[in-house]
Amino acid sequence: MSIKVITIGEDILGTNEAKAKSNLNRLDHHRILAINIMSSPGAGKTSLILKSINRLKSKFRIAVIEGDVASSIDAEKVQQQGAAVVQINTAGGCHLDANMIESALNNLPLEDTDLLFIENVGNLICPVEFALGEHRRVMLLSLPEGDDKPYKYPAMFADADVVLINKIDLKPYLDFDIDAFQKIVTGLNPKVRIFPISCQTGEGLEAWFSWLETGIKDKKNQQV
Ligand SMILES: Nc1nc2c(ncn2[C@@H]2O[C@H](COP(=O)(O)OP(=O)(O)OP(=O)(O)O)[C@@H](O)[C@H]2O)c(=O)[nH]1
Ligand SMILES: [Mg+2]
Repeated sequence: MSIKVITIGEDILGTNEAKAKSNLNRLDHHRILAINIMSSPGAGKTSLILKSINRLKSKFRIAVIEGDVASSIDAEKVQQQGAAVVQINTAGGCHLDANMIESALNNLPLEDTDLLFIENVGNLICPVEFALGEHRRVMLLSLPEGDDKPYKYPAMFADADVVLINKIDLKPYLDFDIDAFQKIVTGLNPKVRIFPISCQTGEGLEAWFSWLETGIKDKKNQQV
C-alpha cells in the first residue's frame, strides 16, 4: 500500500496552541494515547518505535506519524512492521507543529488506534516549543551524544515526562557517565522517569514497554 506523504508549505495557518488543544480533544475522544518522541538526529527514535510496535502489536493497535525534513524512509520501515503510518515532510522545517498533526490525524484510522507515536524531526531545540496535542513527551538521548547535553539543551529535558538513555550497549567504548547524567536531568526535572535502554540489544526495554502499557490502559479507562 502506498504511504500517505504530507508536504507542508507555508499556507497552513492557525495558532499552534489552539490547534494542539483540538488535536488533544480528538485523541481523547478516541481514547488514543499519543506520545511525542523527540531527540537529535540518529539517537534512535525510529528504532525505538519499531521495537515498541514489534513488542506491543499483538495487544494494541498502533499508529505512527513520522516527521522528517524530507523522505519517507522511516515511514516505510514502520509500514513494514504492520502499523498505520503517515509521513510528514516539513520541507526544511526543524519541528512538527499542531497543524501538521491535524493533517496527519485526518489520514489515520483513529477508530482503530490505541497508541499513537509521533516521531518529531531530529532536533534538540525547536520541537519542545510546539505542543502537538500529545499526552506524553519522551526525550531520547543516546550515549555518543555525550552526558553534557542537559546543560546545553535544558528545555528538552526539563519538559519531558520520560527520558530514555539509548545505545547503552556502547558504554564500554564511551566515557558517558550515566549516573551523573541522571542527576543533572532529575535536577532540571524532578518528576521525570528515566530508562536506560538499548534498541540494539533490547536491554532495559521491558520497563519502557510496561510504562507504555500502563499509559494505554489508563487512557482506555478515562472518562471523555
Ligand atoms: N549501537 C546501537 N545503535 C543503535 C541503537 N539504537 C539505534 N541505533 C542505530 O542508530 C542509528 C540511528 O537510529 P534511528 O532509529 O534511525 O534514529 P532516529 O532518531 O530515528 O534518526 P532520525 O530519524 O534520522 O532523526 C541506526 O543505525 C540504528 O541502528 C542502540 O541502542 N545501539
Ligand atoms: Mg527516525
